[in-house]
Amino acid sequence: PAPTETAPAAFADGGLRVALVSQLSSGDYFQQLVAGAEDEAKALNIELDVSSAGGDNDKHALNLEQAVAKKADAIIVDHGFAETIQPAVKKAVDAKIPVVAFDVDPGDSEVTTLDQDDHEIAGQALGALKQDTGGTAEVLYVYVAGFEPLDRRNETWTQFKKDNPGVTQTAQIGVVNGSTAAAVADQAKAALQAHPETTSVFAPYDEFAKGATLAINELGLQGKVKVYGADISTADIGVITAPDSPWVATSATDPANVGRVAVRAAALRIAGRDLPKSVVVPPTLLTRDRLVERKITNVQQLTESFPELATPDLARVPWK
Ligand code: SR1
Repeated sequence: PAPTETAPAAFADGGLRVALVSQLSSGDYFQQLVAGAEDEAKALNIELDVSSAGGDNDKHALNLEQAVAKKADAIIVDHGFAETIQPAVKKAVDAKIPVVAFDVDPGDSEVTTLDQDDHEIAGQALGALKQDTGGTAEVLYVYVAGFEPLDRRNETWTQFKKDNPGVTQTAQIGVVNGSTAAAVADQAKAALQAHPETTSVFAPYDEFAKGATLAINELGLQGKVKVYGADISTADIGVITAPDSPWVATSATDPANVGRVAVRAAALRIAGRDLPKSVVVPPTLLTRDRLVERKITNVQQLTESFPELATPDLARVPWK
């Protein structure tokens, strides 16, 4: 949509600084998130100061403290854990710095929260699993507790098992570190060997799904075990659409779009404009069949083919 206002002076003049303080950086999801945030910051004449803690919670808290000390005009904090970020978030709020928290509980009602619809992400992937299996499945589950999006997806999985007595969990694995996919692949291999009855893997994070896919391929189980995941990237599309890939469905947003929404939300907060307390980005179910049918090989083609992955009306900035 065309702009309906001229930019406020602070944006037109330049010099606004927004800190994007991430806990995680490795993996496709986080690279796309930052790329989208950088694009939107440029479009809004904002300088984006990106820091990543590489999974180190103390460093995450420290980076957040530094953004407060440097008097950023707004802070976007993502992932990590409530207990490590909340003290510094409180300092930012006390210093009247607007904060947007993505995928982490800020513990303060002054903060704008941004999330993907995680219950829907899990619901869509599990809906595909149910449709493919007729509701009878032996499922290897990949999960790490403590990350807000994974905890919400876990709530849906817990309810799904109650609602579908034909679905049994054979084992639970999971790790998040600098090489999540490789670590999950090792765990998945062992779990699949220990539980040969497994027919499906529920792996609601693309690094988990990539790891599970690798394990299934290495064990030659492609015809028998299918993967239901979350997230999407160009690399993921390559894995999903590869011949005989067991990764048959993923529920995803476009992470670059989420990065853009985060920066727009920060811009609106800087300008003192109205913004819902909670901004939620809806996901889209992407099945292997649909990706292959539409000959999609990268995220650019994906976003053209699934225009609902763009959400320009979420945190719309009227001067952009
Ligand atoms: C470790 S948390 C990983 C998740 O964060 C984002 O919500 C992505 O969707 C990813 O699955």
